Amino acid sequence: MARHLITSALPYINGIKHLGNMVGSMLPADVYSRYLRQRGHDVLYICATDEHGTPAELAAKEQGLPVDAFCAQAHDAQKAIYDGFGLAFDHFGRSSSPQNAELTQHFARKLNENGFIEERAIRQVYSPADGRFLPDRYVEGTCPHCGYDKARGDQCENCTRVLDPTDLIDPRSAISGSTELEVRETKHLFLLQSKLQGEVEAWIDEVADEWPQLASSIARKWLTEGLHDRAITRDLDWGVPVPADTWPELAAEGKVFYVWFDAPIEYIGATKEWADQDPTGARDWKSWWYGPDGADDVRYTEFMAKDNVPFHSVMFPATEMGVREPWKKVDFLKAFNWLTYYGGKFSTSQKRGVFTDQALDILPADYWRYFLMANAPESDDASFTWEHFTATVNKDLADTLGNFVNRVLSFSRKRFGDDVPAGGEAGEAEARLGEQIAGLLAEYETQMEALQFRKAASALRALWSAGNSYLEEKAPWLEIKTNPEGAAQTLRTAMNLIHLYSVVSEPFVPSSARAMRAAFALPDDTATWVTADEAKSLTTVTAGTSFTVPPVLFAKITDEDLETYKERFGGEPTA
Ligand code: B3M
Ligand code: ZN
Repeated sequence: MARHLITSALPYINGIKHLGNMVGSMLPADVYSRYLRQRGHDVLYICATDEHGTPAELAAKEQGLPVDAFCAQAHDAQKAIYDGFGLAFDHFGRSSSPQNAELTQHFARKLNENGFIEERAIRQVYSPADGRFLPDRYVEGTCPHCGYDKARGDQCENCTRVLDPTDLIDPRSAISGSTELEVRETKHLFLLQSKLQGEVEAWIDEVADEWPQLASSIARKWLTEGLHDRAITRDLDWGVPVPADTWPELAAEGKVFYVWFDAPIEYIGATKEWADQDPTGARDWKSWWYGPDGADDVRYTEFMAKDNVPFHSVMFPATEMGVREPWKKVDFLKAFNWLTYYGGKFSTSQKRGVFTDQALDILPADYWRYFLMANAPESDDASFTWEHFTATVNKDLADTLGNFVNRVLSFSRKRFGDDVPAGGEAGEAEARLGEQIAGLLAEYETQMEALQFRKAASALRALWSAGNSYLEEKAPWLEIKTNPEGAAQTLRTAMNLIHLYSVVSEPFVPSSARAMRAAFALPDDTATWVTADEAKSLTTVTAGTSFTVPPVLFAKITDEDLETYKERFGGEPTA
């Protein structure tokens, strides 16, 4: 048993996330956490809403709400959706928490003491029309690298390059649209990342070889380009205030930390929120993050889409190193490419694609969870189409898994009653099946441990298919006419497969797995993984165990449904 700390990139507070956000961060983290918990590990899965910065201020403004009220409401709305998706966080926090403010200020003070922070006067975009500085997303314009004309001041959504508002061509205010912008001088804190370049490089050489190539190559590219000193404060109303004990002048001017400075610290902040919430005081947040050698016995895995990799692989570790305290750094960074909508961009700002709230309105979470993970954009971008979604749900979930469960249980009930029938001895077909199942289970475990979700999903699908092939081979509906004992034995074996599926499918389709499991009157042992021997012998569910036939697990998506979805969401990207 090991201790696993798991975090997924913190979803911005500014709006409901789409399926592309879900598959690139929270969902795989949940699948992995569930798997590890079932294997008996001590798992802590932490996430939170990322609430500071210009995205929050702009979204609140659009809704005519004070930013704190907006964030509180938006946090609850996101949390409800994630509950609907079955995301089993140990804690889903808020980066605007006092815990995070305290830790962020602590980090900044320590970095300052260690000579990694410097006050610098810089030239910033100022809008006389708005009467304020325009940091980050408050400026929009054309990307100097790729020419995208809706690039934001902090990052170009199109080419993912990190930008400074003064880099933009034809800049305009995101508040008023004013193009009469000036550049004025103002003081900010800079994190001297350049001084930490060597240390980060040495650390990357130590850890990143194990990471997916997507993650390690982005980290190395950033280091090759050189770590630049970065402004870590902003002129905003909403954020973690610069502590007055250390920087009285900047604090008096109302400067706050930049959202990308406090957001990763919230992984720690949220862990402290989790501990503070426990009335018994038994939760030791520090043991997950801090120790003589940085919580050495904890394995820390992060999940995120590729645009977040620079911040997690290079910048946050640099911050942690500069603090000169033994904070836990990421051990394994799982990064994802993009999920596209018919080959085009899912876009929050342009409301294109399928959003997580809409998805749950249409179908239960398990349909989405399975489809998304089976097609996760791991080695390359992957495309969502309604046609592909429909075909996958109908074939894998309805025909292969759901139908197997229903066919076996209802047939057995009809012929042998409400208890698992005994039948005769297992024969050669069962021996072959057992070998096959044990082999596929081992393959599934290997892929899960390697965080290869597509491959894990295909191993799971192969496990489901093996049951169908066995059933076709033994054909108990024919066998029963000549050899009722044999048919009973076939059905008992098939019911053992259902039980095995209910355990091993849990990470991907947790509520359906629970329904399958609940068909049998057995003590609740879903958390206990299947051993290789159990997979081989398929005798866990014994004769005489009573069972019920659950309602249809997965309904097929009809041609009419498909047409309706395409009409509602658009069947192809609008350029
Ligand atoms: N909120 C960006 C994003 O959602 C950002 C992640 C923060 S992780 C510390 O893509
Ligand atoms: Zn660009």
